[in-house]
Amino acid sequence: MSELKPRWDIFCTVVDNYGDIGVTWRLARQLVAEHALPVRLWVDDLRAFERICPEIDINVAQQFQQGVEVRHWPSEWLHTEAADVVIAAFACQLPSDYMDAMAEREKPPLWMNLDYLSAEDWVIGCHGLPSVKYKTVQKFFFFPGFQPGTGGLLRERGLLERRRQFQLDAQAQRTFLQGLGIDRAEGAQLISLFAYENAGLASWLDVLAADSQPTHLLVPEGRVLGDVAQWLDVETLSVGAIHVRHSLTVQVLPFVRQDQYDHLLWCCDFNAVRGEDSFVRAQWAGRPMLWHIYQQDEDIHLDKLDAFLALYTKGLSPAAAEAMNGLWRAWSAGQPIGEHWLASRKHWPELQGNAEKWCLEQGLQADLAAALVQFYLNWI
Ligand code: TRH
Repeated sequence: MSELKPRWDIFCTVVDNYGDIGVTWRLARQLVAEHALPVRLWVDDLRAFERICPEIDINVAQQFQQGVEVRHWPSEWLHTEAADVVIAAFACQLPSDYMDAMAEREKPPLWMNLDYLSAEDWVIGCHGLPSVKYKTVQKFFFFPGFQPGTGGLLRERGLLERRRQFQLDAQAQRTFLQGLGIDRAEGAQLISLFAYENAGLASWLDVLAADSQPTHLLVPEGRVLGDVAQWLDVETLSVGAIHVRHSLTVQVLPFVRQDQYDHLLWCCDFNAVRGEDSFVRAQWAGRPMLWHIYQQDEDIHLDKLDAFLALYTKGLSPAAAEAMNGLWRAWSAGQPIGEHWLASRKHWPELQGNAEKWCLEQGLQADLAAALVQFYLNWI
């Protein structure tokens, strides 16, 4: 790697689940693959990392994965030279020794906080603003987002073309699904379900089971499985389990590597996703979707949900927009969604068209990795 290339350090603390590592791992890979930058990714929880990237060796302090130098962020920090660009993901607190190392540099690094994704308007005004200062080192806010004036979304080069080709290739999809042990029944709609615990799930499964059209529901192992098991009236559900209730086939999938998960989303007619990273990836799939937003104190997540819905449903007819709003709000509130699902089904072609249109519109924005690199270039 050329000495002239700025070195990047990305810091990730895994708060819970997989979104923190999911976002930073994608970003680190993209900076290496598309911008040929030397990147170190500091992660405090390699076990969470291993779930989305099984090659991770959880026992080593330093390893290279797909060109990224992965460092275990130790509880006892060892003195390390600071990089030229430092990203604290999701406001994580950097080791104090590292902060001193930043300040000791002749030219202080560009220090950024990569924030959580939100569609709220205030994000545009705050993106790129200076935040706190540590000695000589200024921190900046970097906000991902959906609108011009934000940092955009993570999107690898050629992603939408690859997705489109894959969706046009029925054999490639069959082979991929078979690799996961999925044999899609003739005429069945394929739905993926990645969600937190949700009391509203039973009402949806009731409606799917009673539907005249068959549904094949794919559930990666995780937090929602308890609700699925309860509805099926089985004690436990493990990977590979398949249960049929009238028109509904439920299949439990293993948690797959991140790239495979993307392909799974591309195969499905409808994707229920959650958090932040799977939410974005479902948008790139260009198919109708349902978002289980991550709950925050004082229900501030509801403002985020409404802000996104306002943008996403903008081009829909009032009836289709109402159906979508109803479905998404009820789902994130853990309320029954059966009736909302049926209402949404009445507008299916319109919702499909909107999903693709939204994806293409978002694809016109600069992607988040390119925007970060540009921010750095403007800063120097
Ligand atoms: O796991 P999440 O709920 O993550 C987060 C965290 O809770 C985080 O603290 C919070 O800040 C954030 O949500 C809003 O959902 P998310 O963001 O979708 O991350 C899941 C990651 O797991 C994503 O990168 C996709 C990946 N994944 C796989 O790689 N394989 C799989 O089989 C599945 C289901 C997901």
